Amino acid sequence: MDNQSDDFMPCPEDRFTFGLWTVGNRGRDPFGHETRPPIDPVESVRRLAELGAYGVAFHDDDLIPPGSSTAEREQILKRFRAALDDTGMRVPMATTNLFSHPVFKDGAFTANDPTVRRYALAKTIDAIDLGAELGAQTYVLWGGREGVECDAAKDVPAALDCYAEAVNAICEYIRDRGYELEVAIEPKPNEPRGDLFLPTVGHALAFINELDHPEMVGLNPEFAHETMSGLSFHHAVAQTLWHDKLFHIDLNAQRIGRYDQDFRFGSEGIRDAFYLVKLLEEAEWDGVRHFDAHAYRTESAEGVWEFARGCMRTYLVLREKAQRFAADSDIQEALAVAKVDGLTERTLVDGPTPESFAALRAEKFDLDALAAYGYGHERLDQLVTELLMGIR
Ligand SMILES: [Mn+2]
Repeated sequence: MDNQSDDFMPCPEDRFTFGLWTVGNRGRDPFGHETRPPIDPVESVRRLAELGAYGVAFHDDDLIPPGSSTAEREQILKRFRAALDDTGMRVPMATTNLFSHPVFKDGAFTANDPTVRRYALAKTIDAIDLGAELGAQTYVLWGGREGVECDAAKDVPAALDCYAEAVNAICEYIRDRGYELEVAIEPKPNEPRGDLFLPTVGHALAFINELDHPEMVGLNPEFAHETMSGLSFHHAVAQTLWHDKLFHIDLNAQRIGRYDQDFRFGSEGIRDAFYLVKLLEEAEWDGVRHFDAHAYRTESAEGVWEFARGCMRTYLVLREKAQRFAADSDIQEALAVAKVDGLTERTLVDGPTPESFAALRAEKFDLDALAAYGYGHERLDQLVTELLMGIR
């Protein structure tokens, strides 16, 4: 591999992580078979470490193939742990596959059949043990098949009761075992089901307030999932941060109105990606920068590493652009014209007191002058465009 030597070489301090399922994606789609051979998780750990990543995440089944005996499980874990030790790679996040097996076709935690729901919970607590064993601090809940096509067949409020019951049970289990694990819900609007429950960041934030341990549960917003709904990902993440609920993040790329594309970070929606990176860096958010994406189906096994390197490099380039944004005097001047800092002033300096309301009534508002003011957004936005195009 050609190791381009420049300012955008990832290193472990950048805290980039990849799911085993991402670089391990074999290019299968609903219309075609796999185009790449399987990758040994140990090989993924080694290759990602060489590229400068910090760690990996996995679903239970990515690491321990379903049906493995206890002896096989121990053997796999021994090899995997040795690869982590050799490379210094970490496992900050773990999750459960509650969507591949046909038993989950009507959902997992929201399946109509209570036996399926109990199996989903049994599989989840096993995956939590596995994650905790490997040092994970975040357990991600993606309700892959928590949804429905035939609306007559699903009582939505009752399904949400079951969903809450499951998340509450997971929190109790984590507390009971004394694990240092936070739970992060990953919203998605649709695919593979016609409609999924907790479709957006907003739905999921509201759901958390109804749980027994809301302090243990936050979000894992994903670029592609929010964009599928036509929403701004960076706004979604900003609000998640505002609620102090950004427990994890899934970075990738997506065009509005398409299937769940999971493209290399920054390959679509570069402006939203820029504002996202700027947001995370300026907030000094301390979470890992996790990629939940996969290489195009047209790539060979070797192209997968080009994909992984590209995700990290784009993040680093955008991080540098955010620094330039802050240092660019024309941009700073345009921000002043746009009165961006005005939002940091309280609207009612003394709070909502009777005196404040009296002062409001007495205040003279020059509506003509206020309405005539030009905020200079055209110039500001063009400056950002030129920054991203590399001429500033
Ligand atoms: Mn994801």
